[in-house]
Parts: sequence; C-alpha cells; structure tokens
Amino acid sequence: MEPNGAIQSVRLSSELGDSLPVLVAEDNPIFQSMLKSMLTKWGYAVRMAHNGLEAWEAMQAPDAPRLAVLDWMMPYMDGVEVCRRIRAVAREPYVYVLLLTAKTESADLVEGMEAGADDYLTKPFNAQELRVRLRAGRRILDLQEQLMQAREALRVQATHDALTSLLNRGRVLEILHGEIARSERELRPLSVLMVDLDHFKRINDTRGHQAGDEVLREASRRMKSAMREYDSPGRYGGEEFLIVLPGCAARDGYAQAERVREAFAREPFPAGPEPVAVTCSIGVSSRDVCTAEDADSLIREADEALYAAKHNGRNRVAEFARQESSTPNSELANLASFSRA
Ligand code: GH3
Ligand code: MG
Ligand code: MG
Ligand code: MG
Repeated sequence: MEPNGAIQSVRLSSELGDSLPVLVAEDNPIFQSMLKSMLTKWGYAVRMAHNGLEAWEAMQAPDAPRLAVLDWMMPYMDGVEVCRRIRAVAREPYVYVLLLTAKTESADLVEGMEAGADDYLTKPFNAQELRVRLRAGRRILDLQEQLMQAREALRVQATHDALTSLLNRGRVLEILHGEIARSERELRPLSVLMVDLDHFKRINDTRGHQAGDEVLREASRRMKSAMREYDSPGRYGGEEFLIVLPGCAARDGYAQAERVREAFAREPFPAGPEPVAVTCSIGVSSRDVCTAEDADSLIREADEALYAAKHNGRNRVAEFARQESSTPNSELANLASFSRA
C-alpha cells in the first residue's frame, strides 16, 4: 500500500531548537576541542570525527547530520574527498558542507567549492564568523525542507483521491500495470477486485450528499483495514473501487473480497445522525501468471463479475470463471456467483 494522504511533515532545523546535529571532522586535537566547545555553547549537538574516513562513515549513517564542518587536511581522506562523496550519493535531505582550510590559494578554494562545498572558512577563523556562517547554512537547509514538503504535498495530491485519501484512478491503474509486469516476470499470480457500493444513490437521496461522502470515507477505511500492506485499493469512480492484489491467485482473491464484503456488512456505517446499513458487491478476476496485455481484460472481467454479483442480489462476491472454449455469448454463464450473505 502506498503512503496514504497524510503528508509527513519534515521538521525544520529552526524547529529543532538549538539541538541541530552537526558533524565536525577535524584531526587536530586543539581545533577539535575548540570547535566542540564553541558549537556546543551555540547549542549544536556535535558529533566529532577524527579523520576523513570516520567522517565519511558518519555521513553514511541513516541519521547522519545535515550540517557538516569538514577540515580540509585530514588523515586517510581529506575533507574535499568527503565532500565529493557526500555529493556523489546525492542524499536527501541535502547536506550543507562548510570546509575549514588553512589553504588560502584561490585555486585550492575553487577545488573545494567544485567538490560541492557550500562555504569555506580559512583557519585561523573568527568564532563569530563561523557562527553566522553556520546560521546561513541552517537557513538553506530550512528552505530545502520546505521545498521537499511542498513537493511531497504535490505528489500526494497528484496520486490520491481528495475525499477518501485512497489512491486515485490514475495511480491505481499505474500500479496495476506495474504488478502485471511483475507477475509476468516473477511468474506470480495476481487478482483484481472491483468493488461497488449497493444502492448508494439511495443513501445520497435519503441522507444527503454529505452523509454519502461520510459513507465513502468509512468504506475506504474498512477496505484498507481489510487489506494486506502490499495491496493497493484505489477509488476508480464515484462509489467504485479497484483493488490490486499482488501474489493472490483466484482462491486468495476471492477470500480477500469476502473479507471486504464482510467488513462492510458487519456493522452499519456512520452517516449523519443515524448509522446506515451499507453493503457492497464485488467482482473478482485473477491470473496465475499475467501477460503484458492483461490490464484491460482483468478490469473487464472484474466488471462483468461485479455485474453478475449485482444481478444475483447484491451484497455478494462473484468471480469471473475463464473457460478456454467459451463462445462470445456464454460469458455470463461463465460467471460463477457465490453468495455468502
Ligand atoms: P447499484 O447497487 O446498482 O450500484 O446502485 P447505486 O445506487 O449504487 O448505483 P448508481 O450508479 O445508480 O449510483 C451511484 C451514485 O453514487 C450516484 C452518485 O450521485 C453517487 N456518487 C458518486 N460519487 C459520489 C461522491 O463523491 N459523493 C457522494 N455523496 N455520492 C457520489
Ligand atoms: Mg587537519
Ligand atoms: Mg453502486
Ligand atoms: Mg457504480
């Protein structure tokens, strides 16, 4: 299942108070203790690396600091090389790198900046200058985080349905195509469910559109909680949902559909002042192994099975039974409809 509509918020460095972690890489013990005491006094959470290799290892950790102060000359690996490696992996969120250097030749500085350093300071440096430059770095990190949040919000908007927070039609179809390709490649089965609420129009007509929306949201919650983590339920149309079940052959697909049907029928839905009984009908189609062109036929078969479930009285699951020798007119006869209601 994809992350749902909830947008994960990234904390801005300014919101972390003064406890922003910073990696300090420095081989000279005098500079080590000086940097540590200054940065700690300014409120940073200092992680000290004593050479370039230690620094690079620290920066590969999943919780690596996003602010790094790297001495240029260090044993095993110099600061410029650490910086180059940080940029090469292009991790997100961005790491802001400040180089400390005793070198003053401008050619050297060009090398450092070209390796991807954001800023540099020549030793011996003025403490207040280091302080404000680190603050400038934090501002860049904050801007980058805000950008990432905005991008993530857009991604969620583009792939999710605003009412139910389920995947939208475009995204669930994309996932279906992806899972068909995977089924073909890994010789794994795949099932697809088409779920349609029964007599939903009546709920709108008797309870009003808002209550109808509330039912759709609750329906989505119940579907999700009846799913496994890697299943993908999506809103296909108004009160129709397409669910992609990777690794499920016909029998498992059917069982999964039954779980959804039961999750609806088990207890009434909240819908305004009075709860309302809501049921759904589900069509199932499956492949033991897919071929590339199966997307349309899987959906068409699930649709036809759904039609049979409606036709046979609703609140039931029907699976499309494929027969190799079926004639065009016998498709409905091929629909095995089972009632568990
Ligand atoms: P059946 O059992 O045959 O499926 O009957 P039905 O009433 O569910 O089917 P029908 O297609 O006649 O009606 C579907 C209704 O779903 C009509 C439409 O107004 C309603 N609907 C579609 N999208 C939304 C929505 O976002 N919110 C609400 N409240 N209603 C919606
Ligand atoms: Mg050094
Ligand atoms: Mg309906
Ligand atoms: Mg419908």
